[in-house]
Amino acid sequence: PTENTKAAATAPRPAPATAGPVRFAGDPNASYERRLVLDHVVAPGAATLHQRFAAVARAVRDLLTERWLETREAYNRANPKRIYYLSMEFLIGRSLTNNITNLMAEPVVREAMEREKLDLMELAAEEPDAGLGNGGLGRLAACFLDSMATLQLPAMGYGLRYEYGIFRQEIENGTQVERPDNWLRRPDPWEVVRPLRTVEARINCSVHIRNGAPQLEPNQPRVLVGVPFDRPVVGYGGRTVNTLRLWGAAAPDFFDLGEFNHGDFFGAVLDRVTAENLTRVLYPDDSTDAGRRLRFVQEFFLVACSLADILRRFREGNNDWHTLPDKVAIQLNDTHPALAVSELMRVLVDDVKLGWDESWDLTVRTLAYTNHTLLPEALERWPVGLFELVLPRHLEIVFEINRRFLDTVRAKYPGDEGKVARASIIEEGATRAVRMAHLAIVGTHSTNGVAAIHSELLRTRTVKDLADVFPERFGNKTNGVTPRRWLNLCNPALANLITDAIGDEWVTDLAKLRALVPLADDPSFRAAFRRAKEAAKTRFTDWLQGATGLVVNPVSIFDCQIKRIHEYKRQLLNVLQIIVLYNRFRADPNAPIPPRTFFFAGKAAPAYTLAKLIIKLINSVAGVVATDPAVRGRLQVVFLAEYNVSLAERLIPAADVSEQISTAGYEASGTSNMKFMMNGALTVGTRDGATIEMAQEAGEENFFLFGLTAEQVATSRGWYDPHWHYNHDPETRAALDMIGSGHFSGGDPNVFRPIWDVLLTKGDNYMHLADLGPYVRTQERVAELRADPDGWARKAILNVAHSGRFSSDRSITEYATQIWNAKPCPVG
Ligand code: B1N
Repeated sequence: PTENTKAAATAPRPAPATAGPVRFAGDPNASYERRLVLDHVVAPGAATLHQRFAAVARAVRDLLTERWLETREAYNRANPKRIYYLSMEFLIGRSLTNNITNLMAEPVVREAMEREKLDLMELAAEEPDAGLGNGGLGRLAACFLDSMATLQLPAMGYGLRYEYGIFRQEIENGTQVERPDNWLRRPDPWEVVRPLRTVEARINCSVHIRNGAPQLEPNQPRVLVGVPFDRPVVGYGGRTVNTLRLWGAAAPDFFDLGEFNHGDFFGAVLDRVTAENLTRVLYPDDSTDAGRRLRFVQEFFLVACSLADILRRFREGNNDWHTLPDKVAIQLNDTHPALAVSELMRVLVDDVKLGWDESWDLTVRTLAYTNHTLLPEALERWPVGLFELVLPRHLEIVFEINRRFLDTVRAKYPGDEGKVARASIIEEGATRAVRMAHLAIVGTHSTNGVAAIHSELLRTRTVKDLADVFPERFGNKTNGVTPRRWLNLCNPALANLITDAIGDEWVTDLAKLRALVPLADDPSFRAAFRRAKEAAKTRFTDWLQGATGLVVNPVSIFDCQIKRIHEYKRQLLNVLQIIVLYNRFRADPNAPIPPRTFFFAGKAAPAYTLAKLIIKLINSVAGVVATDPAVRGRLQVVFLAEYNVSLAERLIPAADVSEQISTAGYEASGTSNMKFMMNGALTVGTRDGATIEMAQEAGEENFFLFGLTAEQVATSRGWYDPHWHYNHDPETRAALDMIGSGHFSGGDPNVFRPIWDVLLTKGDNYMHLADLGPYVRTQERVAELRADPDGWARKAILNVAHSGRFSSDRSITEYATQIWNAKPCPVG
């Protein structure tokens, strides 16, 4: 066989969807009754909706338990190379319907539900979203777990069991208010605590919380205790059930209540409360490094607990430390777990007592790093002083790593001390800091970005000096999303249409969607496609009305921008465009412009004042537009509160237009862009992140690309002046003047003054005004296409047909073959 066919033969392949479900032990119906009665001690007739949900979920877990055990045993028997995905975030969402479909247990469950007179959708809505992440980075980790299990890879996820996930967003008077997300208030039916697998992590300071602020006292060696909570990760078809292991923090006395008998009872209990604070809450900052000290300890806790667990498992099946990189691949999801470099070195050097060079070789070959952002404010830098306080031994190790690394740099670039300073792991300056991205690149064998343009900019701009030293370490792995949750599960109308047309293999082999290409020219398929979109829109509007009371025009274009609120994502560009459109409607009430509903959703980091003001502006514009009879039924703006995985699953299938309008060069990849494409929305977007590759796949003629390229953004920085656009484009000026004059703030010009300043006075860093004209003209083309429903459907079908590359199965296959060198380990 040639090299190519050899690679293909070892590439992970999912079990075909057509292979059907595995056989399960037990009767879910009997299990449901038992769970209801035994777990909740209620008579079946008296159970609450939530108790019924919990019992159904436990019955489904009972159904998968045998496969879960068999998966573990199969891995122990075969002793394959294992994959570990370390991430501070896993944005899981709900699990019940996902697990049922992935188990292919729907017929069994449906039958049982009918007998019990239960409504699955009603019960499923009882499950709280597991919101253990901020946005794309956390959701990517969840999609990757789904793909690894579906591809039958011997993989495991490691994260933290935050008691409070990402805050719940409420909107009061147009303003975001944060409320705690107490998602574990009631027992979670999916998690299994593993007290026997408890591990320890040592830090050199005590941690006390005073008035909500962590106080670190130096030179007080402390033991942190990590308790594993496991969650099943069901691969499609139910053959493989992998594990997501989340660490909860406990005090050392967790299982040794005897300690209470001697010593200070009261103090011991208080200590325990302090220790448990460590995994209390997720930091709600997306794409910023808030630099808070407890976060540093959280990151170390994840790394130390996970490595201890991984190495224990490695030692159970292997007696030679030198085989570590042949048996273990650890992927670091951004730099958040980059302390794995120094922690693995510490274990190998101090505990195993290998030499430095041997330890270093094993460390680098075991670890790999994924970068998710180029934003300078998001690149983690921890002060040397904090390292010294919490992890003095780690700091010594980092310094020694850096000393040896800088020797290499000097050898390669003699006399170039500028290069040495730029490449160094240590940033010299007012406060010396450890550059975690540099540590991750130096300490791993692979660094990848998450879309082609992003990987290129990372290599040639952001960390150019390191790429010069290690060119062979740099690569790209374009992101993907799981088609199970993001098409099969969330959009039954479209999923069924596709399966009727081309069979169901697309569920595990999304490239098969290409078979839809010829159907884009088939009038009856186009009509059916339009009906599927209408059905998805109706499903959404029904939910919207029931949940919020809002009524929207169902035949209007559903135009969606749903993502974290951030200046670089440019929700403000969308708002400006909406104001321009609003003014056109008002100037000419009979203008032949198709009706549109603009949906926004997304959270702002609690301390990001401008992002919160953007939310207020969106809501204020929505209010003004809603009360203006001139645009009734033709223009509506809706801000949906509490954006989360479940809301995305509802809205994306109903979308006609997907807004992906970040300043070129700033969005590393984006992943909702892919979900919209799969669900038949048309994309209005800039040449940024994975959107570029999506347009390449679909053909630019089926896309609505506009605006400056990353190159143009970079080269025009020096002379760009937003005032030019304000002075030369009357529509731009009118829109800005309305914001600045108080038109959307009851006549008060001060409310949105900071937005005016950002867009004009302070130089418009994200170049909104440069892109506004081209954006408005692109939206006009979208509106024109709406007059041709067949032409619209054709483009939408071609988008779905060419979305196959953006399955996370493809991403994970690339990671497995090109970074991990790991193979599937099918479970008998
Ligand atoms: O990661 C996603 C990408 O699709 C997005 O483009 C990217 O913005 C996102 C610090 C981050 N990058 N960095 C973060 C999250 C939390 C945090 O505390 C940074 N998130 C992204 C998946 O690749």
